[in-house]
Amino acid sequence: LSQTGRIRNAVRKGGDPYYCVYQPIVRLSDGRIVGCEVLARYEDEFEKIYPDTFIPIIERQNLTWEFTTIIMRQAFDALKPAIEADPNFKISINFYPRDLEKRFLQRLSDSEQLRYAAANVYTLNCEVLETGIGDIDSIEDAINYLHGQGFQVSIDDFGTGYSNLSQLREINAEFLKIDKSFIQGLDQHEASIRSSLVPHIVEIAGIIGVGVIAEGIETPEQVAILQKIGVEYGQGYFFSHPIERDAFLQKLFAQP
Ligand code: G
Ligand code: G
Ligand code: NA
Ligand code: MN
Repeated sequence: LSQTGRIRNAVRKGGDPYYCVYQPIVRLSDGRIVGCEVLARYEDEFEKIYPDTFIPIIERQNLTWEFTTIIMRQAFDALKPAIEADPNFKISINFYPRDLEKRFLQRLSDSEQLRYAAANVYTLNCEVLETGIGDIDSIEDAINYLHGQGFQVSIDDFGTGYSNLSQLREINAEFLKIDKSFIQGLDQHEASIRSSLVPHIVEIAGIIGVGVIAEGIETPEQVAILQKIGVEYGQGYFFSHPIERDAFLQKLFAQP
């Protein structure tokens, strides 16, 4: 079977070669893990396939909702201990823009796992690509629906898309995730901060009343700068790569 065929069949059959890795999301002031982003991986008997390959193929095959459901189910099962220990623990799932269509969202409440998640208010944080927002007819309706189910919403890869500011206000998301390309330009030199868009994004976020998560943090200098600018949360290789369930839970429960 071709690679595309294996990627498709695995979704149709309910998942096996797909698994999740978890990247901690931390509070910058003390490094405490407050949640994680769930990232999908694929490995079958032949090879590992990376998301940059399988994510677009799944979209072309119109299997996005089936795939997102597989990932959510795996992540909720794996992270039950984290939610039980801390009801505010945030599980951040990447949604395809198309997942926000009404016909899909309504299925959220049909699924046992998802009802379990919804019962734990604020545990599911749906990441919606900024570049996807423009493609959705009624983004406000979709987000209202998610809020009604008890979910939070983050705008992912913020700064790379073209959402306008008034739309951003109406969307009423809980978090902007600043794209890693903006963080990577930050170093200890004042000039990198002066020319950076990050302080301005943070200011706009403050005006709109939305929280900020910085992605792609790789150095302690970046942590210090982001704290100074007023960014509350972050993730990136400096804290941890995306890791498998056992390693993630070990890290989480090793915290004082
Ligand atoms: O996981 P990185 O580790 O390589 O992810 C690469 C890209 O694939 C990122 O843009 C990420 O958002 C996307 N991605 C990873 N896992 C998922 C997933 O479960 N669903 C969706 N829609 N995108 C994902
Ligand atoms: O598009 P999205 O923001 O969901 O993509 C997350 C991607 O970023 C994943 O591929 C993840 O593995 C990657 N990532 C996570 N932390 C870092 C980091 O510190 N540096 C870089 N370069 N990539 C990161
Ligand atoms: Na994402
Ligand atoms: Mn992200």
